[in-house]
Amino acid sequence: MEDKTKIVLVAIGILILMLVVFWLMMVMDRGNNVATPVDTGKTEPEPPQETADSGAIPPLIRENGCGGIADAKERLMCQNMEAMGRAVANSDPAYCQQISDAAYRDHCLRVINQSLGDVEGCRTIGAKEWENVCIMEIAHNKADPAVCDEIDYPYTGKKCKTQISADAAKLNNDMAGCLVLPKASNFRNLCIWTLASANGVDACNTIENTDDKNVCLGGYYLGVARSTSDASYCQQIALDAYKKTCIKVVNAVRADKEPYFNSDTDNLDDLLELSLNTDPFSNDTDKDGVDDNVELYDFHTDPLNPDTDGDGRIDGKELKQEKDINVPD
Ligand SMILES: [Ca+2]
Ligand SMILES: [Ca+2]
Ligand SMILES: [Ca+2]
Ligand SMILES: [Ca+2]
Repeated sequence: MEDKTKIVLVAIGILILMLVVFWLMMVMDRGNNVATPVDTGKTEPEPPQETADSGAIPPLIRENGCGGIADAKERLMCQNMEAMGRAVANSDPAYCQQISDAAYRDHCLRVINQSLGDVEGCRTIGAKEWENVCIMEIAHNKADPAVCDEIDYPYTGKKCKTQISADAAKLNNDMAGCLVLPKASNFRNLCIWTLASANGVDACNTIENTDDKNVCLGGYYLGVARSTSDASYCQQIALDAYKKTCIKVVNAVRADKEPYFNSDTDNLDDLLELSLNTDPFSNDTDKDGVDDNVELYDFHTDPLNPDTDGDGRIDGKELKQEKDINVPD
């Protein structure tokens, strides 16, 4: 197949994926349950749950327009989807501005500007959170850490650079490259686990630091236990949180259930917490008075450091005083 044909096929695939995601967001809104932005290193919103009445995927651009739809809400949804469809078909974010719902408009602006690699376009996104994700994705696609400097939140900016370094470490099978990544980002552990799953325990045994080696072995054996549904692999794990999670995961897989749990009360999935080095069994890992998820998604502070900006006052106290805890006083 010629390169040109491949590029066209890939582009069509991406467009279809974007349209399906957008449609799912629309469906979810029927239950007034709009996804809130999350910044987990994953760049997509949490996958929305499909409702029973969602039906088949409607065409985004209707032949007869949306005017004939009697129900006002359905009509608006049709118009919003049509604008999204035209934005994608023309690679033109101007169509996004016709979308009345702020969350869908932001989603439209994000996917179009991300694919265009347009940082200034990302700045037209209303929610800062998604603006940052948009720029982060451009930096990631270009593998250019300089683009990360365009992100306003220092903590997210660091995460952006971490993602690019993690990609390079994985590509080069470079465990040392994984280990220099900051601990409070899921890219570090995912990088370690990826190399362990590709190279087995030998990859973990190259690590000198005992904690890091145990994280590596924990991720490795958890992966093997999950894929073989064999809990005996969990017994090889030294770290308690990994071992407990491993057993839960195997039990879920055996019961034909998705292995996602939130064992504490911080709304973060246990496996995500292992990847973030936060404690799946404590809602406030660094004991600074702010829950892990609130630090990660609301305040963009470090859930592993009680004093993110290093000014001597713990994050919880600063938040109460409504200070900007990303910036030292
Ligand atoms: Ca949790
Ligand atoms: Ca936790
Ligand atoms: Ca905390
Ligand atoms: Ca903290």
